[in-house]
Amino acid sequence: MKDRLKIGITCYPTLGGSGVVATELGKLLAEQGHQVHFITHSMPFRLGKFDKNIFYHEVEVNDYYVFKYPPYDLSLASKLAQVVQLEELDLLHVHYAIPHAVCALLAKQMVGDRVKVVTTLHGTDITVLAQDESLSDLIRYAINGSDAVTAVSRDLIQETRKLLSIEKPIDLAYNFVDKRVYYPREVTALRKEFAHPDEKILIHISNFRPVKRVTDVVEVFDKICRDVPSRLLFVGEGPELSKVLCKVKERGLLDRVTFCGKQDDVAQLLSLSDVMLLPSEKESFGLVALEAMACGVPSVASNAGGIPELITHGETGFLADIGDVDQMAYYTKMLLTDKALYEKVTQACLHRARFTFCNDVITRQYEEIYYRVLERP
Ligand code: GMT
Repeated sequence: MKDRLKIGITCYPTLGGSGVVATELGKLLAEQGHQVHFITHSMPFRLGKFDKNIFYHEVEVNDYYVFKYPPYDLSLASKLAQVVQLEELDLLHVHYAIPHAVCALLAKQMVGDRVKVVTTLHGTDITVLAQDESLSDLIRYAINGSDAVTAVSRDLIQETRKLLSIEKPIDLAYNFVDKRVYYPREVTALRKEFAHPDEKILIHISNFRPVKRVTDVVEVFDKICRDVPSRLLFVGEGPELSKVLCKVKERGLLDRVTFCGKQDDVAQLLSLSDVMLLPSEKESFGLVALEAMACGVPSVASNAGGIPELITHGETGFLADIGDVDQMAYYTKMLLTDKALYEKVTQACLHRARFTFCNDVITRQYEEIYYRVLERP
């Protein structure tokens, strides 16, 4: 049997897919007997129940009045170094290059190189931040200095190479879902609260950032509900929310749309939906489409970034060009009205989520990377 490891995990604990993936991975590693230490500014929101192998170390930031910007990055680096020494960690697995990978490298230097650093790139840390000249050299430094780097799709690996001229090998480790949490739930009673039996339900879940093109969701829905009796659920919050609300009102759709706000147990909401809409401008993976897939709900999405690695057009969902709301509406209507097609796509979704992107497969992949960098074959 392989050694049980002591692993420090840093992520953005309160928002986004990267925090979800990091937290879920930590929980699964703890189940495998590894000791997992979350080192973050607040408790990761998906941490859930007590586990004897999971520890949480809060990063406290000094906000002395001379600081215009409280130095979170330095406090994190210092905390990482402290926890590595105190808990004798074998490695730090940091999610999102900025600032986490840089802080981990600093911590590594502080403790005299006795810890390994694994960095996972999630998307916007490259596709948005690496385009910023004030950060690009630092991101390249963080990637080159890490003992291993992983990315959540082939597309993100290519983007990283292209934008930062990186030659170092980058491991592919796709996002995953815990099949014990994401499966088609029995939600007959809950569904009645959102729609009449003859109506279909569309869903969109995101952080409502411009990159998600949430107003396209309204455009698509507007086209669909003219022909197919349907409802739309919006889950999440973010800067574009008021713009989306305005568009919903402008199109006279308010009585057919529910804004659910941020929700923790999305598996239930997904299970009562028929189709997920994900028209993003950029998406390195699209975790939410995988969560939908695992609940048996196909997505109609944009053909952007890593999405085609998750969704095979015509098999496990449908893809259209970014901004092509007519094509997205066409595919959605097809799914909602052709029972045989819907059943075939749903079954393919369940199979793909369970066998290709399942927790066991991806957790094992990360463990192999850890043993490799620690030279413990
Ligand atoms: O989607 C976001 O904007 C949040 C962001 C994050 O860092 O949490 O998501 C990125 O990481 C997710 C988990 O790996 C991926 O599934 C998302 O596709 C990716 N978002 C983008 O690339 C825009």
